[in-house]
Amino acid sequence: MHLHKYEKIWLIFGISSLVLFLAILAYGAFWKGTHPQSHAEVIDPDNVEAHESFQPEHLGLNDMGDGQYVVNIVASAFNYDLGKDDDEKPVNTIRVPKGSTILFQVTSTDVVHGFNPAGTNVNMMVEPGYVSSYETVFNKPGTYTIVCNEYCGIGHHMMHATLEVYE
Ligand SMILES: [Cu+2]
Repeated sequence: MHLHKYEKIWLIFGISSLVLFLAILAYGAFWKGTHPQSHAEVIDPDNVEAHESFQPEHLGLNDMGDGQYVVNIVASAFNYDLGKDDDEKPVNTIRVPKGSTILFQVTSTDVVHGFNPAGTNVNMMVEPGYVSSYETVFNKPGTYTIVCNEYCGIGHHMMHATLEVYE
């Protein structure tokens, strides 16, 4: 079979690109540990309190000691439930010292919400029926606004909370 010179070049280019991209994918997967979320935790969206983390007394900031924190949040239109303070007022701001490790655990009771402390590498979809979790270290002091970045309805723009990282 005769192949035109340009066709050969094009085939070589195509096949090499394929091999290159597969190699990059393999490098990411086997050496860099990039992988799809595989530890999905399910939850009954109509009864999130059946899950220990989402019982009212465990909502919001939980200090586990040694600079480790767990933040449990129930998202619903159009609010992040971070529990209540000593005066029974809803908490909207959480404060942690610089260098803290925070494990966020978020679930939804109604529709899909987003969870993104703006300016950080935390950006999760929060789906009813699942627990979205992500652990990260906050080394940069500042005030981070946690925003819902999945349109969830008429009050979507009002859905926010605040994370303060202090020195
Ligand atoms: Cu929203």
